[in-house]
Amino acid sequence: MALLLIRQDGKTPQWLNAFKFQYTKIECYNFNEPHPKEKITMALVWKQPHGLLGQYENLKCVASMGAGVDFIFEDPSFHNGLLMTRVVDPLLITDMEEFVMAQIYAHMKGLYQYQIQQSKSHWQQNPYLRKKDITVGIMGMGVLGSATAKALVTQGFNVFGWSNSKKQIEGITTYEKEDLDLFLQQTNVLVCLLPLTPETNGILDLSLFSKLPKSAFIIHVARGPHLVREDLIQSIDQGHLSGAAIDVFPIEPLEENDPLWVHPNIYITPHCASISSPESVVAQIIVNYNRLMSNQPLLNQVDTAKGY
Ligand code: NDP
Ligand code: OXD
Repeated sequence: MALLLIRQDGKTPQWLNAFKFQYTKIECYNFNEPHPKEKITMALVWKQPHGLLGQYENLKCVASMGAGVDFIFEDPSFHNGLLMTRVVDPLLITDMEEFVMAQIYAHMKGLYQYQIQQSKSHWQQNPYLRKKDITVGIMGMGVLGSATAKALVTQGFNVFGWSNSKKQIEGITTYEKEDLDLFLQQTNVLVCLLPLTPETNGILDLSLFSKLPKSAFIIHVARGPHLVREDLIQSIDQGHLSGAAIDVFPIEPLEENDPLWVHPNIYITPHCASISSPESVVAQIIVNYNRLMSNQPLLNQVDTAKGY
């Protein structure tokens, strides 16, 4: 019985170290080093090469190293006979709350425009927004969306939430799926925290943007394919949207010559809104590994029928 780590962005040593630090007796292997394939019962993955999971005949569970699981569903070697888990972690939650809040304050105070002015040594005071001018609408009121919404309410923001099923959260006006237009009409800072599924792919498009009030601002921290980038650029260039902070892209890293980098009203960050902390997450992986070995229900298990 052993655990396999599969990721290709150079961060595997940090994750292996986190396991060592927890003094666990679990055998852990890096997928691109020699390992006993027949012993692997759990795979801890981040953007695994498609097809690889099919090589492990005793694999029982695939655990995402993040909150999102879209990249597991997209892999044809994942099948319904396997269990799937994802990360639900207090650090991941507070990091996301802080990132979204930082972007909202930067937008309100026009901080990105001052950076552009500084690059031209240009001294000019600009008008700015106050909390009373802002209505934040959060698409996706799950673990991250609802925590971010609550944190914003605590800071005195007016917050709306939209999700598949209606939520009851004190201080927040919530809408269910069919009320999307009503939600959008009242939102001038739109935060996307949806999971990527066939239903949400391409949801941030021209038609959606056109339902937002003029000068609305987008904060996209979910997954690249939610956004139709040409539609975003068109909505900004035509003066309907005031700008967008984008953290996630269909291909990461964003290519060096991508025009998004130089658009004056698009603010790029490198998928850093909330980064899974190996130290924090590994503890829950160990718990789940032990639960798997003793046939107990897993924590943070994904409903594979639901798709997120
Ligand atoms: P959850 O699964 O907890 O929440 C998903 C929410 O989206 C739920 O409220 C769900 O509704 C809603 N939803 C799903 N499908 C639809 C739909 N078709 N229409 C309307 N609402 C829908 O996910 P998390 O909050 O944990 O994470 C959200 C996403 O954030 C992740 O999938 C990941 O892509 C992204 N992420 C990005 C990070 C970054 O650094 N940029 C870091 C971590 C996560 P309901 O509640 O009714 O089921
Ligand atoms: C995640 C992410 O899904 O980092 O956790 O995007």
